[in-house]
Amino acid sequence: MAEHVQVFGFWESAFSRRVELALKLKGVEYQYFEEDLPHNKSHLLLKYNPIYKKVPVLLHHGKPIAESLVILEYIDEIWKTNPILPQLPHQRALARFWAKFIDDKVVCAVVKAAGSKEEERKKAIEEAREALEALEKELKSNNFFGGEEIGFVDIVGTVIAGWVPAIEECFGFELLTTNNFPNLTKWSEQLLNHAVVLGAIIKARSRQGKEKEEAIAEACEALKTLEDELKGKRFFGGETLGFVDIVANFVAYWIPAIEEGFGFDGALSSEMEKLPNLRRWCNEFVEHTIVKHTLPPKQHLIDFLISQFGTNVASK
Ligand SMILES: N[C@@H](CCC(=O)N[C@@H](CS)C(=O)NCC(=O)O)C(=O)O
Repeated sequence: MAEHVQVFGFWESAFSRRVELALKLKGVEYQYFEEDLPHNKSHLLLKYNPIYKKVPVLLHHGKPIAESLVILEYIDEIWKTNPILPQLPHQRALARFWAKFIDDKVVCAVVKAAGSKEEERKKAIEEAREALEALEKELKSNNFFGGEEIGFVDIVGTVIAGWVPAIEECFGFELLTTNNFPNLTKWSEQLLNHAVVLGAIIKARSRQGKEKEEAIAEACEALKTLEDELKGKRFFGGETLGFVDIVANFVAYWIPAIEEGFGFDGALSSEMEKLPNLRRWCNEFVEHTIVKHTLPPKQHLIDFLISQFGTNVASK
């Protein structure tokens, strides 16, 4: 790799995806290092970003640069093809302004809304709405903030198009609707359907809409198979707990916790209600004197899952 470009990122980070998107738009090849966030940061990440200790970090010929907005500007300065920032200084300044606005106003308010409740949440949602209104006006009926092509503000704005809807779904509030923001919703659709964006950005951390329904249907199918397998048996292993019972602890204990934590609307639990063998087995399994002591406390498990995957549907 002639240019020797390396990116330290994290799969669900809108910030590191920005850097990958910019490099892809420029056609720059890079080596990607996935960080294990939040608790297992590599010594290289800490070495290259000792101040913030965050992704993304771009390494160009061994020299590190941190902070996504700074990295985007650097990328645009080094690789001239497909400019990201406008050519005229005033327009460049405006693009920088709106990019910073997205991080300072939209991202902060949405994160605040996700992490708060009641009055505080209402206030944060209102703040996010006001910020989106300003962006709606700025965008007008243009295809992109960059005009006809994706530019600096669009790259930064992928956090709105790709992440905000997932956050809305997880935390159960509504922000970016076609009625309220026709320009932004049209822009968001176009952006996410752009071939390079599709390759660089994952739309959401949680499965959404049809994809989520399909995943739930698949899980329901699998539960039916287990139901059949249990026919006429006390445990999968027969009269006593066996190998399959031990492995299936996930079904008996983790699935209900996941449903509670991630808002599958109880789809799997209600499916289990229709499966008498499996339901009886789940109850017997979790109440088994030995099993009981091997299971983590329920609320503890839910809190842990939420801290790992970041949804707090359970506490809605
Ligand atoms: N302002 C930074 C934000 C980067 C950021 O928040 N990165 C998160 C991942 S989304 C991170 O590395 N978190 C690790 C931590 O906070 O310890 C940027 O634009 O690059």
